[in-house]
Amino acid sequence: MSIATMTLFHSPASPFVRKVLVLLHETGQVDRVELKTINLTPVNPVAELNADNPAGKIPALRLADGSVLFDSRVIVEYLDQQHVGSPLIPREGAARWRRLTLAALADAIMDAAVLTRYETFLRPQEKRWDEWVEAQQGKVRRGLENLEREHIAELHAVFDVAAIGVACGLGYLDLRMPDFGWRERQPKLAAWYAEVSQRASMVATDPARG
Ligand SMILES: N[C@@H](CCC(=O)N[C@@H](CS)C(=O)NCC(=O)O)C(=O)O
Repeated sequence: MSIATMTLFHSPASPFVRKVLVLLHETGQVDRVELKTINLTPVNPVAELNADNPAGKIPALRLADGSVLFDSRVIVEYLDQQHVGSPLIPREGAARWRRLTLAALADAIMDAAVLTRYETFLRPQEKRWDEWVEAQQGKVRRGLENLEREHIAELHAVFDVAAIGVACGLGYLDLRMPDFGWRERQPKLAAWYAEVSQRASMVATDPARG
């Protein structure tokens, strides 16, 4: 019998959804959430999702009482307060702001990569704007350079909200921008990612598994 009391609007390719799923695995809460798979793009919205999240974006999490949480940052914070293990978001102090800022950098990389995908895949060819794509990819490049230069030790320290975000962002680059070549430019990040990709939570949520 299912013990799921929450519903997650989901797509296996979304790095933002994957963050939530990885956190669910890492905190032993996977069985509490039923997945509702949604096929959407910004120009192909889903009415049921729009009713719950006016932004029409995933992830969105419907709770047992019918209320809905979004976006991924709010959902991971909520879920991190629903288990008894070590928190994956420090509750207070300097560590909290440092890890949340690193998680925000991971989100920024994902945002720029998702927008690149929309521009290069969704937008009709004759309307594509190369400079805009280049600018988004510049954000990804600068983010990865910053991680390589300043954050490798912090990433190795603990697989928490920040590390989960970075890992899901890198997974999305491999999925949607396989020729981006980030491993050659960021070898320390690549070594860290090779290690964390082996975690059960990452394997179970690998979008390449379908
Ligand atoms: N800031 C949001 C970003 C979520 C997001 O961009 N999700 C994409 C899928 S990866 C989406 O729903 N896109 C549909 C749209 O933009 O209309 C979060 O952290 O949840």
